[in-house]
Amino acid sequence: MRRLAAVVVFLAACGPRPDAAMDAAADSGATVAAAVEPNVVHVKTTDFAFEVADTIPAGLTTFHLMNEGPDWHHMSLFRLEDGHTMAELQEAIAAQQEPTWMHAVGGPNAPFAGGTAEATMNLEPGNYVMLCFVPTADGVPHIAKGMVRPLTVVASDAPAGPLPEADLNVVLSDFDFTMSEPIGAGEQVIRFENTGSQPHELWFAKLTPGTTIEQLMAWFQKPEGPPPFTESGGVSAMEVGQVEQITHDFTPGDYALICWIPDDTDERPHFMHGMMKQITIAAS
Ligand SMILES: [Cu+2]
Repeated sequence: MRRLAAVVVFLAACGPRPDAAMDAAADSGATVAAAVEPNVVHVKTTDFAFEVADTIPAGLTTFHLMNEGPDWHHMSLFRLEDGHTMAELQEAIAAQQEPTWMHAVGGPNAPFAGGTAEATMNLEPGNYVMLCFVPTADGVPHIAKGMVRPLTVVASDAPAGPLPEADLNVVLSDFDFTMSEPIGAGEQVIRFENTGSQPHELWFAKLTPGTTIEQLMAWFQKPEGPPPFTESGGVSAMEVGQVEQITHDFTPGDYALICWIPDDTDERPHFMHGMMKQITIAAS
């Protein structure tokens, strides 16, 4: 958290900047005006399990996902309203229902095996569940392989707080990714907001040189040979109104940005509605 440390030092040296702090607090939905150090929660993913604490404190939280693979895995976190439980959710999933009491709050999206991904958000107390929707090569989502894990968030004195300062903002909408400025090379803090009418995610993949996003999608249709990308990450499904950010160290090159979430109306993944984009990250 080098960047947050820098912000804290800046605030200590210069005194509080009420306007900036209030803006940030308004963005995150929090009311605390001072910079808060996020609580870091480590999540290890394997084929096919999450390893993570059972109970964590509420407040500003960074999920640091380490994917030990060999498959790709993400942590897609859902808050279960009004004390609903994972057992109830599993019954609903078995009945192919999506309960109105589950809320997609995001989380780190799938890095390569051996890679990491990090997402920071404010968590309120309650029951949560982490799921992995990534499919196996034969199309079975990892939730059906056991990647369903409860997480209890308990009230604590650890304050919610403004998200650390971001380098750029990305708006997720129906059906686009809109960047406030181009993503730069090096460590970037990217703030995401969903202004659409249904949940969206951003999964990015660094394309091997000469590969296009169309070729990447063709490979996913028929995965023959090595994957045509070399690193990946992003933010998992976020529902409307959710705000959070990721930190990633980008190397220059061509990247694909994709939303895989099935549409509320026709169930076709959002990339088929146009939610895919190829971008170039230039050397700085
Ligand atoms: Cu989407």
